[in-house]
Order: sequence, then structure tokens, then C-alpha cells
Amino acid sequence: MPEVSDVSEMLVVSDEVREALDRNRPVVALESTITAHGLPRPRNLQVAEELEELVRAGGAVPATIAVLEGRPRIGLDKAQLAQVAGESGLRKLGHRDLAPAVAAGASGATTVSATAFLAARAGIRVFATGGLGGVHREWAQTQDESADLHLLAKVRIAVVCAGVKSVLDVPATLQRLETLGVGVLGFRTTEFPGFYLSSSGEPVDWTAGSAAEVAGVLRAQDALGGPPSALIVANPVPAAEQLDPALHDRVLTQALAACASEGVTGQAVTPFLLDYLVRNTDGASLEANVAAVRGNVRLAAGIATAYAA
Ligand code: PSU
Ligand code: MN
Repeated sequence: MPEVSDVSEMLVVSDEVREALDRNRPVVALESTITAHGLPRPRNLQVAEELEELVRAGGAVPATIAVLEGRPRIGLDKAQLAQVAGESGLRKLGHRDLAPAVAAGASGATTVSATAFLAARAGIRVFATGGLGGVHREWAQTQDESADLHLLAKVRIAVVCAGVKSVLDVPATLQRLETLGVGVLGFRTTEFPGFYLSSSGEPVDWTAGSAAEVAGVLRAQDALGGPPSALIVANPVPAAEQLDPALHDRVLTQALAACASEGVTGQAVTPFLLDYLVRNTDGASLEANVAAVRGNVRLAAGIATAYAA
């Protein structure tokens, strides 16, 4: 077991990401749970590679994050990305799972909570994902609320997302974010996006019209100081690429029923629901999901570039 005394020895930051951070060049963190557990194979690897290319096309350096053989890695090479996409039984690691995974020498994909934590530790200010975890609809019975929310109340990072997955209780999730003090900024929208859908129907208090405006909010957060918290940049999937709302509502109702009748609980709930939607919308939910993530990654590269300028 290596002796690990500080964060720079614990985190393995790729040379490319390290150099970009040292030179104050734009970097965008990407999570790996969406690749390992959120998208079907083999499409997942294609999407993971495409997302990194989109970050580069936007003038920033991609830093996909995962834990491999007990080492938290910030920036993966091609073989490591393929390992995340292809290794069967790869664990799903939230923030609380990081220490046990490191100690055990285990590998795992990082959720939003674990990715945001590691990215912030490495000094990365902007992170792109699909949809955040949040409060599940059966919360009153299960108390299932994603650890994403609590962690985002504690780290200073911008998370560009298409809202929270529509399998969740969206109003309850927005309420929790308010209680936890996590800022929410609609990007060119006054309504919180609905992940597969362009709108959840819920209002947002603040709207930004450009990446430069979002970067201004990040600078204001930095200047205000105080206890860190995230900023959620809620970026809707383009209307032309959203899932048909009627199909969405119908299949989602079935998915929630199947989840309950099959007794799926805990960490397995989110992957189960996402997979059910893919299989029962003939792949349409997958296309909407990928479209949403693409848009988020492009925007994140723009924000990181404006912030570094
Ligand atoms: N968004 C997606 N696909 C995903 C997830 C989000 O489009 O697979 C993942 C994220 O990693 C998020 C996690 O952090 O689901 C939340 O899982 P849970 O609800 O178990 O906290
Ligand atoms: Mn959960």
C-alpha cells in the first residue's frame, strides 16, 4: 500500500490535464457513471469518446474521471476510457465510496457526487454531465435522495446538466437544492429542463444568456468567497431532439411500476430506470439522453473557456 499524504499524491492527474491547469487553460471534467452504467454498450464508448472530442472542439481539455485499481484518475487515456466502458461489474462510486475503493484497490465509475468532489480537488472549475441525481418519487417510503445534492452543497464547481433525470421528483429536488444553498441558473430558459424533455414545467429564478455570463457568475462566486457550493447550469435539450413527451410519460409510468414490482433499490434504481426507458422507447430515450449530454459538454467548454480568459 503506497504512503499517501496529500491530495497531489492521491489523485493521478494526466499530464495533459495537469499542464492545462498549471497554465490556466480551460478544462472540463466529465463523469464516468453515465458511460459505465447510464448508456448501453457498445454505444457508451462511442459517446464517451465523442464527448471528449466535443470538449476539444470547444477549445478545452477533457478530464474524464474514474477510479482505476484504487487510484482516482483525472483525465483518462484511450485504454482507460475503454476499460470504464467495457469492464463488466465495474462499481458505481458515489463520493462516500471513494475511500473504500481506494483502500481496496478497486475500480469504479464515478457519479456526479464523486466526480464533482475529485474535480474540485484537482482544481477544475467546470463539469459537464447528463442529468443530476435528486429526490426520488417514492421518497416518503424509501428516503432515496441522491448524494449528488449534498455533495454539490459543499464544492465550488459549475455543473452543466439538462436538469435532473425525469424519473425523479423534480419539484422536490429543486426544493432540496434551495434548502442546501445550491445555485441554479437556467441557460437561455426560464424553466428548469426535464432531462429527456426540454422543460420540466418548473420555473428557475435566474437565467444566463451566454457562456460569458455564466463565467461572470463563477467569478462572482470566487470573489464572494465563504463556504463553497456548486452552481447548477441547467441547459435544456434542444426541442427538436427531446423525447416525445407523451411517450416519455407513458413509458416512465411503466418503468416506475417495474422498478417497484421487481424490488429494485439503492444504487441500482437509476440505472434500472434509464435502461427501462431505452428498451421501451425503441432507443428514442437514448438519443435524447445523448443529445442532452452533447449540448452540455459544448456549453461547458464555452464556459470553461470564458472563465479562463
Ligand atoms: N445522468 C445520466 N446518466 C447517468 C447519471 C446521470 O444521464 O447514469 C448518473 C450520474 O452519475 C448521477 C447518478 O450522479 O446517475 C445518480 O445516481 P443515484 O441516483 O444512485 O445517486
Ligand atoms: Mn439513490
